[in-house]
Amino acid sequence: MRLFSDPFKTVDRLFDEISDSINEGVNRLFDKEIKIGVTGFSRGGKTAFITSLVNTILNFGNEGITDKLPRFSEYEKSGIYYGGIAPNHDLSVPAFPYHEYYDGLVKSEPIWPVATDNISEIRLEIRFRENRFLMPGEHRNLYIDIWDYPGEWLIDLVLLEQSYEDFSFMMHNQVKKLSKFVKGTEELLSLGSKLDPLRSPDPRLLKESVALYVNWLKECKALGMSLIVPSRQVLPGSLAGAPIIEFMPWLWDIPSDYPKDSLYAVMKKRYESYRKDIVENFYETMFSKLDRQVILIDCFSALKGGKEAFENVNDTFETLLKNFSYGENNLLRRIFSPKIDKVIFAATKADQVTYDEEKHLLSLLRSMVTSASHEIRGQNTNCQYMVLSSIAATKCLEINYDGKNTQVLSTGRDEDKYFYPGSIPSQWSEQSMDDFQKHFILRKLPPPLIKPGDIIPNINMDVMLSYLLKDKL
Ligand SMILES: Nc1nc2c(ncn2[C@@H]2O[C@H](COP(=O)(O)OP(=O)(O)O)[C@@H](O)[C@H]2O)c(=O)[nH]1
Ligand SMILES: [Mg+2]
Repeated sequence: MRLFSDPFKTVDRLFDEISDSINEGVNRLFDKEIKIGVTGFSRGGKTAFITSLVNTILNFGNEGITDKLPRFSEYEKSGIYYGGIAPNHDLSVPAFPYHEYYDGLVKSEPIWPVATDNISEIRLEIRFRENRFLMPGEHRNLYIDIWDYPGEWLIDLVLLEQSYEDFSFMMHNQVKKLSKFVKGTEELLSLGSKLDPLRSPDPRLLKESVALYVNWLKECKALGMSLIVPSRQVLPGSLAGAPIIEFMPWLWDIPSDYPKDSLYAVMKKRYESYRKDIVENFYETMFSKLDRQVILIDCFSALKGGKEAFENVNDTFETLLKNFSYGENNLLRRIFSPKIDKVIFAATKADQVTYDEEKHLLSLLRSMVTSASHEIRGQNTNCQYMVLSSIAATKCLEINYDGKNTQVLSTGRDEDKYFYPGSIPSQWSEQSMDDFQKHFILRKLPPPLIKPGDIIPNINMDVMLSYLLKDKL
């Protein structure tokens, strides 16, 4: 059409235009996209990780960046020259508030990114030059989608496979096991004498009962337990006040038969809606399209818990890993067929130990993961283990102590010149947990002091970038 409506256009120009647009189409065809899931228990460091990863990528193309990424050799090899934030794919999902978090970190009194209470997404764009056999030198884009969500929600994975009766049975055992440690357990159990599973529910009593259960969950959470389900009762996001989260496990004798609108039937129905509409839906959105999975584990807080927390962490971890792993029998694979081809386990907050302790942290991480999951054990090829600090709050220094060179940490603040936190066990066991509790000083560290515009200090973010991106560049 344009040929005839534009008499001045030469055939040559037309030809150029057509070949440009073919090239553009081909380029687009060669643009790559990668979806990265960042997973971990609550407070494990997901938001900090995403903030720091985004920060590093935004610094792509800036002078001096290569010195900061010595082990991300693909950066230079693939000719990366730009990194930026691209518009989100899904306009209905809140955008990850990167700038807010970064601005908080570069204040004179810096603050850690605030705890996440809802889902958010960020899409990043990396520009580089193609150096493979097809069109060398051609400009390419790699898009990276990353999702953040409250770690608490992850625990709901446990429910994917469970009927209301399974869920009730699991929580019944849990309540019994923890009865001596968790405040409010007696009161919760004695509810049974007031509730008639076969009668239609009294709305006020139902509300009060659920509130007791939710309080019990909150007590468990405060004690460092991780099996806090249903998670949205503790952290509802947009579901606050909705009937879909107003239910509890049946902790008493389970009736074999019950009328359709009885209390028992109502609880069961709400549980099932929760499992289907909230849990399944969440995992479908989060996991079905992921290419890579980063699993962040805060070994320090796991070691800090008591004996009950040890078992609880192990139980929950096992269930979670079962679902994350990509063996034949994997539930998620069956339901949502995820295409995850790489899993990276990272022990976070590695800035809390001296450099020479990092190898222990790595071995501890391995032992935690492999003791929890047989499938992972047999699947070493696509699994990476590493230690990481997304936002390093300390620097490791070497001082002369009693005539010996000794590594210590410093926060760079005047009031504490340096400190030695202790040694970390290299195996995950109850004994090592005991030792850790006796001998390790786990401080709550303030964020590092960063000048506005500076890159966020970290440990091993370049290694992470290489694992995540090298085969896509
Ligand atoms: N020392 C240190 N602390 C960290 C690091 N990353 C996270 N934290 C701490 O862990 C807390 C929870 O991190 P966050 O990213 O919000 O965890 P999330 O709940 O998994 O998103 C932060 O507020 C920090 O106190 C790190 O690299 N080093
Ligand atoms: Mg978070």
